[in-house]
Amino acid sequence: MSDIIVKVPDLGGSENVEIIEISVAVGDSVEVEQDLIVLETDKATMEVPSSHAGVVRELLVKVGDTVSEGSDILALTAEAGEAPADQADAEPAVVADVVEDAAVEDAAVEDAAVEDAPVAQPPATPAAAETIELTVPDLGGATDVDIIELSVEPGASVAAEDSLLVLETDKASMDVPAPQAGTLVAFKVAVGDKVNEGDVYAVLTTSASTAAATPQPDVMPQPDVMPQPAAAPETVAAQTVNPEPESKAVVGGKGVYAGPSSRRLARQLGVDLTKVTGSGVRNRITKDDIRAYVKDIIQKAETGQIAVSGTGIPAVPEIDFSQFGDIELQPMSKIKKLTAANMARAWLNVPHVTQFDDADISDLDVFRKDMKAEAERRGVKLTPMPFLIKAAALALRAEPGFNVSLHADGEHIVQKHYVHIGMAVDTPNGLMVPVIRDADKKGIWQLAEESNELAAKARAGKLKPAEMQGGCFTISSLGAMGGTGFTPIVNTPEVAIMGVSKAQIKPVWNGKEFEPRNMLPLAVSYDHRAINGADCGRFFTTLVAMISDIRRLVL
Ligand code: CAO
Repeated sequence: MSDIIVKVPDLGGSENVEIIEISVAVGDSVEVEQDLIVLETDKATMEVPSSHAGVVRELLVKVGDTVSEGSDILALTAEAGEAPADQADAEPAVVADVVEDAAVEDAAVEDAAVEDAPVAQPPATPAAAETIELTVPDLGGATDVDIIELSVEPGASVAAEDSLLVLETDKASMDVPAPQAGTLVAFKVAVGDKVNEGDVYAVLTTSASTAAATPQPDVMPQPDVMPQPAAAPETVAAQTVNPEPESKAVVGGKGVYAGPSSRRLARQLGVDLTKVTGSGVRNRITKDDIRAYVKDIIQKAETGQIAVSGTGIPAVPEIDFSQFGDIELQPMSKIKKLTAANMARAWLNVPHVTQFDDADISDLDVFRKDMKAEAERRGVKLTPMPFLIKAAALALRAEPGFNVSLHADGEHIVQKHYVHIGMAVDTPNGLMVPVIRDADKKGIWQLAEESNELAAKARAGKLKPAEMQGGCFTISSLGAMGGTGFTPIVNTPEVAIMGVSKAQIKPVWNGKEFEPRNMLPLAVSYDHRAINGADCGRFFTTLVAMISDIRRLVL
């Protein structure tokens, strides 16, 4: 293991070049060729890769610093056996100053040459508007360079120096600018093609107004007059310097401002860079910007804020509500976001059916009120809820077809031999569903106590994850609030849920006359993939019978 100070290599004559991005952090392992920093002049962005493998021990520069050839970049603890070719004998091991390895030099020359390459073709000055073929200018020896972007549409008017295409090598992307103003007739190449110097890439009709000055060759450019020859090997310090080209480079077409590695990442992830907001210097798009963009899309897809492609469901269009009046944006709590995602998932995946029935809770209510004093002594509130929990648990035992989940393999049903009942609780943070375990084995007092406690914990935001897991069936009661009925959404992976509305005194025919009875409206929604209507009919009748005659709860 040895220490290496990696220095800024030959910048092709540029000095005091600004650092706009630091691509590594202290402690990072870097490989040979991995980008360390990004430099930028007003014409080009250059990535300076590492000449050695190792671990970053110290950064010696920061974003905004200006550097020249020989400036220290960082200290690297080189991997065992790793030493710069020219450092093998040097003590202490420092500086990736001069790399004498021939292969490395070759690579440097090629990269440097390509960076230099696409420069404005010499101004064309025909006597009148004419149609000319545009050819790829001197690429400084680089061959088979990828076209990554066509920057204008055929038919578009372009000014001299407007970017027409973007080329990219491993190390740099660069614009090929229009040699003069005109109308782009057609491209002769497509994104993904590889081009070499002299290849015809487009046809342009020149503007008559720019045609006056000097005679114009039919075919552009004049390779002999291309500026910026490749950096001579002996001037190249580290293997992959990107000396400043004279023409515009890297910024890319269509207003996108991103370096080669960011463009590469965007292509790998299928990201349209025109949609990414750059946070770098002068709004340059960094790799972190692309990652943040992708993360945001994923989060929005998971929370149902945008349609996931492939569902065929068109997204709800985004609306600027401020056009209608005053608004404010309030952040959604984590629970609300999770609920939104869970509800959207259940709504989209589960074929719901909802059945309705009324339970006669006249006797239950009389009994419950008789027990009020004792409930107070015990310190619990005795509402219809524990009776409903007990009745649902026993109905699940009686109709085990309701106590299932669908297996993810699509080939099996998971039959549960335990009965845990979830209870939806409205809290300031959103809807939560604590679970009462083994509800079939517990008495009414215990269920009242536990449901009181869990509801209080939910409202206080003190539920533990384990207290919200493992439910077989959920009860969602809006009874205290009112309403005559609602259709609850199944709390997947459960296959059924019961919605409870407000009990009301209703006239019920007893065979001889109408009798005023306290009727509780109930609704059971179920997943029709797991449960059929007849199954629900049996389950529901059993449950309603138990609620209507609570003596059955002790049988
Ligand atoms: N009909 C008439 N009165 C009812 C009733 C019903 N169905 N259910 C409860 N009540 C009465 C209670 O008896 C109590 O009155 P008393 O004090 O006079 O006895 C009063 O309403 C308040 O009850 P409560 O709400 O405090 O207690 P609960 O056990 O009925 O409910 C809980 C507890 C946690 C389920 C409830 O507070 C809650 O948060 N419900 C919201 C659930 C929800 O938002 N679901 C989502 C719907 S969309 O899926």
